[in-house]
Amino acid sequence: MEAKELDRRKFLKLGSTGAAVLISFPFLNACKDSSAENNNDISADFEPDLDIDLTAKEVEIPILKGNPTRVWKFEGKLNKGDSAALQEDQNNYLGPILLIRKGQKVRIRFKNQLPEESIVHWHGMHVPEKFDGHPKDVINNGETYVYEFEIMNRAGTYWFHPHPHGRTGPQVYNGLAGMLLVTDEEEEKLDLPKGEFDVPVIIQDRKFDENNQLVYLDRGRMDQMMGFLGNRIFINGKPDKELPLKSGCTYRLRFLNASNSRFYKLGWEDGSPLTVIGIDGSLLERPRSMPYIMLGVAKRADIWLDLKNIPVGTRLTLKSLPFSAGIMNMGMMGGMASDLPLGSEYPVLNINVDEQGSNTNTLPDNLAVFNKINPSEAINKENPRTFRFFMQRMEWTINGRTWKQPGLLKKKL
Ligand SMILES: [Cu+2]
Repeated sequence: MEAKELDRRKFLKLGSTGAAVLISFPFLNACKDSSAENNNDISADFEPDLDIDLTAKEVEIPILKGNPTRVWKFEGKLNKGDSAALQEDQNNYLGPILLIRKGQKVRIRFKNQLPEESIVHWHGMHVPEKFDGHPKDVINNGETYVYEFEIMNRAGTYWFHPHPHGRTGPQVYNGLAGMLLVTDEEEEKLDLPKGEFDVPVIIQDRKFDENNQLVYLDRGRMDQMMGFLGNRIFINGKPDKELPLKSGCTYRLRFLNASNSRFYKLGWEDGSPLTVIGIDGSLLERPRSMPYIMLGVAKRADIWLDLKNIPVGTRLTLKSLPFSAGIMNMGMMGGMASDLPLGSEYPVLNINVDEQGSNTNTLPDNLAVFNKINPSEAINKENPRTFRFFMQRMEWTINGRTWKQPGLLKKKL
């Protein structure tokens, strides 16, 4: 875990599909100073609906047969609020799933018990700057960072992960990631599948050594440049990719790509279309039928799955379909190809319809209403700003510029 990962935000044009994919591990400002101002205290006048401890620590967990695996894990503890708001699996490296309602006030006490600096970012959430988990706000081992914010986001699938400069990649890879689900009044009226029928599907790739320990950046410089690829797919922190679901039921599957740099072209093996009902941080206006979905790093997609007429004993496989990964597979030229190359075809998830069940949820025709911004009303309609993403000297730039040092940033602010 010595090598430094290149933080970056990449736009890639994929030759054969023509799809633009956003790889969104952030490239925010470098920071070394963790000054006293970081240690937020509890505000006496903030009355949280939900108050939790979120501790990042090293633990050993049985993942594969044989030796347990050393991982880093977010552990949650409920101090105040509805016990259903925090769902945790002790036998998993993944962090808890947080279920929150728009308008609720949340206090999260992040406790760093890692052997290095860290901070938590709430991916997709609209929070005050000091609670965004910016790399300049990292805390050291033994310190606590208190987040206090009101949930402003609309219903949707979000997630959280560490965000220290240069160490985000390895910290997420070691296990630090969790899902954050927001609901609101609009969504509740839709009567979408809940509880056991609202299923997270967190997709990651991992690689292990012969002692069952995680391997990272084993291709050295190539991985630093092109991003690390594991050689086996994990679903919800488990290596077997199995998901048991019930015949006679409808499901909401919440896909999150929490891999470091692998992206997926998800499609059903039998060629049936996917019914997409939500993407990053919101439901769609209406369900959409898609032949496949490209899921970039950190991206989410909510899928409707109807097993009403699918008999017990059926096995449904969701694959990553073949695509041209272009420059991302550059390692192949040097004979250092991943044994699960990006863009190859492989199964991601097997759904075993293993027993009979029932629920009454049906797919709504309309899901969410948006106040759409009309591009023709833009004040700079005739003079749009252009943003050119370009890699130079091994760094990603926007309009030729890279990030600023934190000292400069602070002065400017
Ligand atoms: Cu993020």
